[in-house]
Amino acid sequence: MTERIEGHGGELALAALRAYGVREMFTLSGGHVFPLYDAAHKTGFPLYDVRHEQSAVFAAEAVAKLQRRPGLAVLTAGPGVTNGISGLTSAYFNASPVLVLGGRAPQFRWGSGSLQEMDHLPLVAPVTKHAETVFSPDDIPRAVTAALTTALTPHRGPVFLDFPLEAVFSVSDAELPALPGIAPVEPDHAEVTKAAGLIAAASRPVIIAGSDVYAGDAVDALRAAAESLQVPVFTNGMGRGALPPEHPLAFAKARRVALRGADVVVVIGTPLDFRLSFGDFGDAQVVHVVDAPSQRAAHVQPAAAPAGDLQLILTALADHPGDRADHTDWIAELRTAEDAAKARDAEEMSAETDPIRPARVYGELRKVLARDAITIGDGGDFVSYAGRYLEPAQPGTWLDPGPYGCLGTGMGYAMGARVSHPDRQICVLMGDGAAGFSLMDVESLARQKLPVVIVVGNNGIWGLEKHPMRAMYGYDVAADLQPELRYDNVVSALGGAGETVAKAGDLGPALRRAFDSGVPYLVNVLTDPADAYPRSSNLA
Ligand SMILES: Cc1ncc(C[n+]2csc(CCOP(=O)(O)OP(=O)(O)O)c2C)c(N)n1
Ligand SMILES: [Mg+2]
Repeated sequence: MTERIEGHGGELALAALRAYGVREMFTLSGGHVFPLYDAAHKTGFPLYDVRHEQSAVFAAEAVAKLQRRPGLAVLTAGPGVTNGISGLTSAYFNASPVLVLGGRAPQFRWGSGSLQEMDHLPLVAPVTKHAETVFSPDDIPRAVTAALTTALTPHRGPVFLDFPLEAVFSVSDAELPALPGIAPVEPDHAEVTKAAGLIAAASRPVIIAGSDVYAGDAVDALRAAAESLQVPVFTNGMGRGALPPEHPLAFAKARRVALRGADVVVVIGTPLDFRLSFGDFGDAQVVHVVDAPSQRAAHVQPAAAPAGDLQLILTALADHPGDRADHTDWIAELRTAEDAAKARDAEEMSAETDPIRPARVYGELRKVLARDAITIGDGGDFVSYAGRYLEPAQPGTWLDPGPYGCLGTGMGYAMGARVSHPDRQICVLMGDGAAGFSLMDVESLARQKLPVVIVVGNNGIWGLEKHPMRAMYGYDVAADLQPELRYDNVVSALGGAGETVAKAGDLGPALRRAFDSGVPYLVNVLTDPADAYPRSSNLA
């Protein structure tokens, strides 16, 4: 059933956005997009504003990632849109259903040199699933609905629309299209059966599950498949927490042992990229399970590569009728390695060193974080340690920047997380270098009463670059920051609060004060600059 609506372009857009379940916009002001604000203001639609457009897009991406629904950023023409491009690109790499609506100089005098007159499409087209200029207000509801459908269709990703000034300011009436509904992509059954047979016959299989498992709401199906076939599960990205850490098939630390010993590696809902040694697991056969045929790797030839709805595929794996090899010894071997690594980690997490080492920060943090706390990583080595020492206990509680590896997601992701989960702990783990990209947006958080805790691992350097450069050249340049800088004072000046911690014993009380404060609160932890995250490759 369709409905006719009347209003200016902003009202027509908002009606279509609401109908599709968009519940808020993130933005930074610009006259080109005033009608969108007018529509929001008149109808009580939540609007959050930021101090740099990248934060608006990152906030929209956090909403999309955490809630599996579209996130919306509204950016003004020209520089507003160009400042959002790293956010769009991150969303593209992460398959996040983000819609960016851009203002645009007037079409009727295009070419005459209007303020901020530039064609955004060639810039955003390579990092979006769809990019379009909507020239007429009565076409806006159709374009918005179609763009959101594209964003939400696996393989998901960001979309972009811009509205020339006269299109968004003028009044028209238009049909509000019915929601199309997104049918699950039916997987190729022969390929699914082949994959199931390989896993069932394997002696030492391993599953690695990534972000699309969470995005595709296939966490329960993953657990069913793992339990039915008795396969150890490792995770990355938004896949983290898919199995609770205490689950007998949940593993995190024994990855190296697992990948060295595995005869079949099943990678689900994540690309065979640098994080997974480009899909090269020695002699092991690879099964790559993806949510759309476009995601099949071109650089490796997996033994099986089922593509389609992940719930359907994983449920079919769980229901595999044939025999399966016994994996009890394999699981026990990995459990021994996992337990040994956990014991080593536990020692590091309680070590009393001066200066503080990052492991201890996470040891203290684990004592104050609730199971449903959202943790966000933005930085280099400090965040690698977070990945190692924090154990997300539930799916949808861990946000990292993903394979694009863009520093600066911190405050935007924090805003999107706070809006998504008003009652949970939100904790940003930030390098001191990373802090420079988005800390000004603490002002946006403080002003709009969006409290979050920020823990800075302050080593006074771009650690993930300084250590490798020294290893490679014997010297380093462009890798130093001011030591012991008071990032907590920055946050206090912007309307939040904070403190600096130099002694390991002071960490616990400081973190508790931070979570109790009810304002953006930065715990500035002075950490050891000599500490380098151990990496097998120097070019991480
Ligand atoms: C936007 C952006 N610029 C540069 C880089 C390259 N880079 C990756 S990690 C890193 C160092 C991060 O330093 P910091 O946040 O202080 O964390 P640390 O490694 O010191 O713990 C840099 C510069 C990047 N990933 N993204
Ligand atoms: Mg640093």
